[in-house]
Amino acid sequence: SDVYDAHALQEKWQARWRANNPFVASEDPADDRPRRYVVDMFAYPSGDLHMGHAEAFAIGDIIARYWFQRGENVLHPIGWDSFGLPAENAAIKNGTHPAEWTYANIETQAQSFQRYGVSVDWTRRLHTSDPEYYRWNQWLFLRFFERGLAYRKEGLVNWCPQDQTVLANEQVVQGLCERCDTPVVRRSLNQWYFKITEYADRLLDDMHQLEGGRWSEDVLTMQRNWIGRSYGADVEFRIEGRDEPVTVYTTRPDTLYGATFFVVAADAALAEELCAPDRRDELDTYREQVAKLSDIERQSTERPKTGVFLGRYATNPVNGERLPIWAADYVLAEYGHGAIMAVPAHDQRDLDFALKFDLPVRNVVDTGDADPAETGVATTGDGILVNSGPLDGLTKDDAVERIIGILQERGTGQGAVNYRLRDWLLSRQRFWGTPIPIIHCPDCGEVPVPDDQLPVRLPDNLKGADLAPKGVSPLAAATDWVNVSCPKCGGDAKRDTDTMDTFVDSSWYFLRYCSPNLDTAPFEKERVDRWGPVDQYIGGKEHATLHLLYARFFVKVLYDMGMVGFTEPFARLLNQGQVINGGRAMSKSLGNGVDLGEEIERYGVDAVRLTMIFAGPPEDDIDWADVSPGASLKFLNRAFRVMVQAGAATQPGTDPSTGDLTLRKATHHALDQVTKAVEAYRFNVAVARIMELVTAARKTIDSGPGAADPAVREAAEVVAITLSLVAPYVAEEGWERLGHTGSVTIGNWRTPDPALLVQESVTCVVQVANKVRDKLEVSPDISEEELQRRALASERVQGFIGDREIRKVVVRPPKLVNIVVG
Ligand code: ANZ
Ligand code: ZN
Repeated sequence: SDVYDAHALQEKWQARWRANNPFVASEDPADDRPRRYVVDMFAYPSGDLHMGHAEAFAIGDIIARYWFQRGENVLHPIGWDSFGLPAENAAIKNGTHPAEWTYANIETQAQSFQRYGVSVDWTRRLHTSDPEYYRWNQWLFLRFFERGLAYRKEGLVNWCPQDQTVLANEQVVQGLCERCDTPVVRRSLNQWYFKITEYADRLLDDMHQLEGGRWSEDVLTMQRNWIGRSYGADVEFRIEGRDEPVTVYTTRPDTLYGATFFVVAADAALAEELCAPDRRDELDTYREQVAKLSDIERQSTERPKTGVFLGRYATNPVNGERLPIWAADYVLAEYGHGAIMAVPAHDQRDLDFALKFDLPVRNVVDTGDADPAETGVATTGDGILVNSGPLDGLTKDDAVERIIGILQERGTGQGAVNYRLRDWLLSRQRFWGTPIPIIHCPDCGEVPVPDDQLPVRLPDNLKGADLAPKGVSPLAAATDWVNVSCPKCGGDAKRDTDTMDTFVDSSWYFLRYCSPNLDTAPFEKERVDRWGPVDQYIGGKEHATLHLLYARFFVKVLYDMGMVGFTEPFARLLNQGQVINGGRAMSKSLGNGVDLGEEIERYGVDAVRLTMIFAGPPEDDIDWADVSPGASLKFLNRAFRVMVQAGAATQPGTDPSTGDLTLRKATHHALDQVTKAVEAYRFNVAVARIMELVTAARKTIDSGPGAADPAVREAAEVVAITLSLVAPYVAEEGWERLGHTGSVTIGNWRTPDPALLVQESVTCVVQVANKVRDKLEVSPDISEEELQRRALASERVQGFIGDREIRKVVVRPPKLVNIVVG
């Protein structure tokens, strides 16, 4: 039929792709085509695909298909991030095993991805919940453990009372659990950590590889702030009645003479230790209050300051002053050394505290601003030191240097670097994740499960209520599984019952895609080094300080282990915008969700994809209320008719050189512009140019030359080739109707003919005294000198100049010359 039937075409071409596998990457080392590696952040299998997936994968698919079109060897894999809480919660509700829900959803999504026509290599499909995959999480964990990069410690952790599990700092958003929005509380637990802090400097310094537009500035800034490197000093304060001094970290050692009190984190062990007996009750009550607050709340400048005087004193190492010691919540136990010197004149938090508790304020930097004690506003700018003994008269920077020198000489301090980044808390008290491959033996301690006993599989006899959150891992109840003999001494021992944060799974999956079925190692180095790093990664910005930071950390560790030959996983990152509706994010409570399946039913895959892409640049949000899939469908109909008519009228290989010149130029111009737009990731612009080309071809068909004109075929073929990036089904069918065999996507891109790109001439106006006096037809790339010469040579122009003097000639090639006369 010559009528565009989106659904019939989808069925037909899906079956073809399944049979012919045009998108399989070649691992042949002798294949010398350029290699390209493009990865979409993998899907989480909750329910079916949604509009967000549709957008991200449409974008990734354009990039992959463009590379396929250029005849390159493209690796475009797909997989599922299939461990995690939603599966477990569904299993509890339905009385089933999480695997049931997970693999059923994966199957649904896989079919939807196939229908959506993404150009992926299905032979490399992976699921992180397969033992064949998570076995390598365990193997990698053990290598990290051997290097001291995985360790267990007792400490205050973020606890979600709803999900009954700990969370990494990165999973606490504004004090709430990232998954369920429950306020997170602090608990002291013995947990596993990855030592990401050891890589803080490299995570910052290697960012130069990602700058210059390769990653968005936003994401880089978020990572920089998250790592939060600052420079300052560690200063030791003696405590009356205590042998050991207490160290504080400060970014402003220059203000040391302005310290008027001393604060320890209320929840730190130090607060308890330093507390005078008569203050203990007050401190205990206060600590209970503090335990309920998140770090964000504690540091909020809005909340009135609270604290308890501990009845003890510290001594300022430079002037011997006695500073009262307070416990307060605005100082965090886990940052710096969990204690500070308070300088109220120059730190707003300290000033708020001083004003509330009537503590002295002493100015030590004259910034020219009004007295903080009067205004309630701390002065934080540059200035000249005052009231500071040997620092008086120095600038801030000089004072910092001088005071660090003095402290070092006296052995009471030194310059220091500090980071906001904490180690990555890795254990979870939940079931549906990778078991931590450690056995706890009363005699041998933490004993690694030997490599040849991996994977430590999840028991499959737990389901439904067995998995309900209890505060300890559900695995603890599986006694057959837990009780083992120690691999070292053979004595009675127990398996670790926590599972790994699922962000471990996503920290290296892009390496596994290179050798997805390997059963002797997580991946093959040679292959990873051939493909890696990922040339183009596509995903949401919400992962800026989670997945994207963790994956960078993993690759650096693997590099140090000699397992990969590069230090950054993703050479380029594109963060797609969100699909919203009516100006708001789609949500159940607003009832403004748009169902992808329904949109596809109505308009077909190609029209939905085209609509997504045409809506704007990929980074921008798409408001589904403002777009028109109906108009996209109409356009696809027009494009299809052009391809069908050209196909019926002429044969492939028809020499276009005798064709209609105007259309030929339009074709080559469109090809040139689409190529540039795709390379600049302006996919919406590319679509606009394809639309113009379809209109131009229609005009030629409907006017004189008709469909048999060879230029029409040339235009229709370029329509099929370029449209294949966005609307692959109609493009495949069009290509076939044009008489070609094989997938249009593979190796058909064309280079525009430069001769057809030159615009013949443009009209240049020549003004004399700001009035248009002549028009010249000139070449669009005419030089300034040549244009001036031709303008002055014009007889008409000369007539208007007459015998007046030429004061100035303004030349703006190719369109304007203005002659100023006296
Ligand atoms: C004295 C001082 C004077 C400070 C001044 C600032 C300004 P960043 O830049 O974020 O690293 N601080 C240190 N440890 C802390 C903790 N555990 N909890 C809360 N605050 C802490 O911040 C470093 C500054 O934050 C340090 O410098 C310290 O206050 C405070 F005019 O020391 B400052
Ligand atoms: Zn043992």
